[in-house]
Amino acid sequence: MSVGQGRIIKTYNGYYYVDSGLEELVTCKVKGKLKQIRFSLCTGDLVEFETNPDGESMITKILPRRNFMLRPTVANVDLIIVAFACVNPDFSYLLADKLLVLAAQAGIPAVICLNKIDLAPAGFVDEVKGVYEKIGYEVFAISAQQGTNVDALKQRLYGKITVFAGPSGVGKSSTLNAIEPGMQLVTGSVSEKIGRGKHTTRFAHLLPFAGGYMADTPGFGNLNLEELDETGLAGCFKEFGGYEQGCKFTPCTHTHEPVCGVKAALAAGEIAATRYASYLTILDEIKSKKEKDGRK
Ligand SMILES: Nc1nc2c(ncn2[C@@H]2O[C@H](COP(=O)(O)OP(=O)(O)O)[C@@H](O)[C@H]2O)c(=O)[nH]1
Ligand SMILES: [Mg+2]
Ligand SMILES: [Zn+2]
Repeated sequence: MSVGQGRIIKTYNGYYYVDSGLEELVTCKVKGKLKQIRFSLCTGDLVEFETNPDGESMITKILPRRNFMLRPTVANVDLIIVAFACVNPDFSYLLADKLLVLAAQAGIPAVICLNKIDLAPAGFVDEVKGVYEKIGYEVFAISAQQGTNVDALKQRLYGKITVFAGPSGVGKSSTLNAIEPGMQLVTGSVSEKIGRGKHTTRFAHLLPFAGGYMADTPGFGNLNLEELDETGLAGCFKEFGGYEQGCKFTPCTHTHEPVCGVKAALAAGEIAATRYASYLTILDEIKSKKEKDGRK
C-alpha cells in the first residue's frame, strides 16, 4: 500500500482525477468510510489517497479548503477572471457586479477581463476602466482574437488556480486558447451549444498551466445570489465602506435612510451610478427571493 497527496483536477462518474505531480493523473475512487463526504468533494480539493497492490487508488482524506465556490463548483481558487466582451454580447454592469459580489462573498480575489476590444466603440474601454480601476479592480482589456494585451493577462495567472467566469459568447474559451495555444478548447456559438449539451456537469475542470491551473466554464443562464443576505451585500461593494461613516444609522441599507454617506457619495459622483444601481437591483432580488421562499 502506498500513499500520496494531490489535487483533484476533474471528476467524472464517481472517479476523481488527481494531479500528484507525476506524469499521469491518479484515478481515484472514494473510500467507503469517506462516502458521506463524497458529495462535498470537488474539483480543486487537495486530497490524500492510498494505492493498493492492484493499482487501485482510494481517496482517504480531504485537506482543509481555503475557499469554495458553488457555480462552477470548485475549491481553493486563487483568482476569478470576471470575463465580458465589449460588445457581442454587450457588456453588462449588473452581471459584472453580480460576479464581483459572488467572488467577494467567497473571499476570492477577482479581476475583470474585457474582451473583443477590436469591436469596442470609441471610449468604451475607458468608461469601464473608469468605474472599476478607481475602486481597486484590475481591468485587462484584450482581444483574444487579435492577441492584444493577452500577455499581460497571462502573466497575472502564473502559478495560480484561475477560474474564468462570465456569460457564454464573451470569448472565455478563446482567451484560454490565446493564453495557451495547446489548450485547443472549443469556441464559437454553434459548437459551444453542442458542447453544453454534452457536458452537463457543473464541476469545473482544471487545466494545468504554468505551475497552476486554469478553468474554463460554460457560462451561466442565471446567477444565484441566494446565499447572500441583505446586510452582507453592501460589504461586497468595497468602495461603499469608505463612506459609511457618513451614515446616520448602523446598519444602513443606503436606500431610504435620510442621512447616508453612500448616497451622498453617489450624488457627489464619487460612487459610480452603475455600481449603486447594481446594488439596488441585487438588494431587490435578494428581498423578493426571500419573500417567495417565505410563502412556500
Ligand atoms: N471580434 C472578436 N471576436 C472574438 C474575440 N474573442 C472571441 N471571439 C469570438 O466570439 C465567439 C465566442 O467565443 P468563445 O471563446 O466560444 O466564447 P465563450 O462562450 O465565452 O467561451 C467566437 O465566435 C469567437 O471567435 C475577440 O477578441 N474579438
Ligand atoms: Mg467557451
Ligand atoms: Zn447609508
